[in-house]
Amino acid sequence: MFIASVLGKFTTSRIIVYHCFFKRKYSNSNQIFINGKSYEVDSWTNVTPKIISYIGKNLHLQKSHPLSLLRERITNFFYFHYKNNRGNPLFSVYDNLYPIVTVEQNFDNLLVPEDHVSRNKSDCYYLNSKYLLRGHSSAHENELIQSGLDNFLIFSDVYRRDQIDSSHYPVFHQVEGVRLFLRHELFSLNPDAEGSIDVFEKGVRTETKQEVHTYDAARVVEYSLKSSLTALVRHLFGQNAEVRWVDAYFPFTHPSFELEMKFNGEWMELLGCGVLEHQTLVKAGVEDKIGWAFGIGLERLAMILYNIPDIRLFWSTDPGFLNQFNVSDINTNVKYKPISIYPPCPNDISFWLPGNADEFSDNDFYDLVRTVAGDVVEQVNLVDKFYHPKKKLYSRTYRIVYRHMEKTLTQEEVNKVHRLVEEAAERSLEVKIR
Ligand code: FA5
Ligand code: MG
Repeated sequence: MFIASVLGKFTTSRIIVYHCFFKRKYSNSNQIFINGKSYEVDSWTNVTPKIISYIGKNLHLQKSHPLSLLRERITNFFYFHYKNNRGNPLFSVYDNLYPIVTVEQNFDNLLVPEDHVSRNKSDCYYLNSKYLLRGHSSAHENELIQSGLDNFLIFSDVYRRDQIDSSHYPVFHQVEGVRLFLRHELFSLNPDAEGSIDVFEKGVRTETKQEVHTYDAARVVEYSLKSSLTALVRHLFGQNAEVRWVDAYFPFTHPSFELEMKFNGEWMELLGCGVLEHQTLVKAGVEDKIGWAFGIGLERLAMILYNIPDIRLFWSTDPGFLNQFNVSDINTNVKYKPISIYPPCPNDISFWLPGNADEFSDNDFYDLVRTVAGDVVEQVNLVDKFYHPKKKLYSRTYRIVYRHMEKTLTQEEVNKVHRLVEEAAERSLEVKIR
């Protein structure tokens, strides 16, 4: 989300069209009702009824679901490895925080700049200009730190407008971990330092530390963070797991890193993490601590751990999928066996854009495909784009790969859905099918 680069702007006319599309599907009023609370529809509203229907599904809390097994295994790892001096678990766990958050929670508290791409309508599901479906579990860091917690985990569903393929889905799950240290707690991790580490200084920001932190304190926190996460990955995948650290950027951590793991011969990003920006702690009323945070995609871990080839399978209600995870020991090394593989049906869609190319966002189209066609869509890829100088029009061609998880689709069924996608694109995005 934070590395997303496509800046999709809505023209005024498209806001209205999208807005109407939304209202027509929803209700005739200017309000959206969710769990007894109403939200005023405004020009920021882009959440679809389909997306709202995921609220409360909480796959990570469903008995015997692979995401739930993973939640238990990660929780056990932290309970077992981190204890306070009374022998009780150090980390507390939050797994049912409400997914509708404010712009302040999702961005401002985390120092995300006003003009940062991750705030765009093309990247998030907004209820209106004030509220959105959380785009990451970091949205809850501030409130939990403010309530006095130093060590906690958050398991939650998160919502993002994103590309469509086997490892991206608009609703997925993350586990967030936060650990804060007072000066003496940092020393106790590193007895060799003999009390010589200062945590704070008035210094300069470098690649490895913030201006307020000493070099030594920043390195000890970075070491604590990386060793905890490496231990977790080895706990889940075994000692031979092939991993690597990559430098990264997040507005609320510095330095920041990503951890990647080899999966089917390719490096797959598992998580983002870093040393918390001191200012995020100050915003939560904490001035005397330093700490780390991480955010892991649970589906990514589960796909590698259980050999699950496609992210849509997590939403399957087919007993052929779910029963494979009905194990008495959560540490059982389940390897998912595909029930059978049904053939893919690729169909192309080509259209002229209503205006300039930079006013069109791929995510608008991806979202529309999802809303109209749902889970029979396996992938959508941009395969061609060009400008027609005589017509003065921009063209886009996308290949939509249809594939049902549980049966073979007939060409007739595919054509019907494809036609609906074309109609919806003409109506809501004002494109002209070629
Ligand atoms: C974040 O969401 C940050 N909040 C992570 C973080 C937390 C950084 C605390 C620093 C401190 P990112 O957008 O990279 O970062 O997502 C984190 C992880 O979620 C990714 O590494 C990946 O495992 C997973 N992920 C991201 N997008 C998707 C998606 N569309 N589908 C499935 N998993 C995803
Ligand atoms: Mg990332």
